[in-house]
Amino acid sequence: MFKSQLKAISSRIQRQFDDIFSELDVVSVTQAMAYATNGGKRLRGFLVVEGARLHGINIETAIWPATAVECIHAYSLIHDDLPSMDNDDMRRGQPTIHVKWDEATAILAGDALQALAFDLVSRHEVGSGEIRANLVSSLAKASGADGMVLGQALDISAETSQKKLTFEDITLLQQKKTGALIQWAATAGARLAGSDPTALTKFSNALGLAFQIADDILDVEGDIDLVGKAVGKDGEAGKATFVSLLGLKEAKRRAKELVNEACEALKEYGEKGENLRQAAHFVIQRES
Ligand code: GRG
Repeated sequence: MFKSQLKAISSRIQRQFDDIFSELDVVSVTQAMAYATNGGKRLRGFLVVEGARLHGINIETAIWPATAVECIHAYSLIHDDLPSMDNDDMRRGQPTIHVKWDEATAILAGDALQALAFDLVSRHEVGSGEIRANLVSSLAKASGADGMVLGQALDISAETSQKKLTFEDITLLQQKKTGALIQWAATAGARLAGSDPTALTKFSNALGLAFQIADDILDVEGDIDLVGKAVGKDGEAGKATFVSLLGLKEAKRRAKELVNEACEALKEYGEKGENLRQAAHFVIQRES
C-alpha cells in the first residue's frame, strides 16, 4: 500500500515538474534544475500529499506544496554537494550538478529552485490568501536561518571547531538540518485545511530524528551502489553522529523507538494514517 502510493505520488510530482520546466527556456540552469529534481525517493512530497489526505485535501491541491518542498530539498542537496560544502561527486548514483555542469550553474540552479518553491506555494490553486501566506511563511522559517540553513551552518562549524558535539548538540543540529523541512512537509496538509497540525508535528519530530539516525547508520553500513553517494564520510572526517555517540546497536534501538513514537502520534487518524505509519517504518529500513 505505502510503496504503491509513494510511487503514484512520485510520478504525479514528476508530471508537475515536467509541466513547470516545459514553460522555461532550455538553458544550462533550467536543465540542471530538471536534472536535480528528477529522482530521489520523494518522501517529503509524499508526506505533504498524505498529510493533506488526512485533512480532506485532494492531491490536485496538495501537489503544489508537495512539488515546492521537493524544490527546496533538491536545492539543499545541490548546494550541500558543492566543493565549498561537502564536496561530493555523486548523488542518487549520478554525477552532482557542479560535476556535470559547473559550480556557477549549481549555485544558480539551487537559487532558482528555492525561488520556484515559494512561487509554487503562492499559486492561486493552493487556497485562500491566508492559507498561502501561512505556507510561504512557514516554509521560509523551516528552510531559512532558523531551520535548514542554521542546521547546515552548525554542521559546518562543528567540522572546524575543536569542541566535540554532545548528543543534545547533534539532536538540535539535525532537527534543524533535516528535521525542519520534514516537519513542514508533514504539517503542510493540516495548514492547507486550516486545521491543527499538532499530531502531525509530533509525528514528524520523531520521524525526522529516525530518518537522520537511519542516514547515519547508512553511512556506516550502507552499500555505495544502493545509497548512490559516497559512504563512510562521517567516520573518515571524525564527525560526531548519532552512531558515533550511541554506537550502532543503541542507534538502531533508538530509531525503532522513534518510529513507534511517530506511529503513536497518528492515533487520532485511525486507519487513515496507515500509509504514514508504513512510511515511518520504511524510513529506518531503507537502503538509500
Ligand atoms: C545547503 C542550505 C543547505 C542545506 C543542506 C539537507 C542538507 C542541508 C544537506 C543534505 C546532507 C545530507 C545528505 C543529509 C542527510 C539527510 C538527507 C537530507 C538525506 C537525503 O535525503 P533523502 O534520503 O534523499 O530523502 P532523496 O535522494 O531520496 O531525495
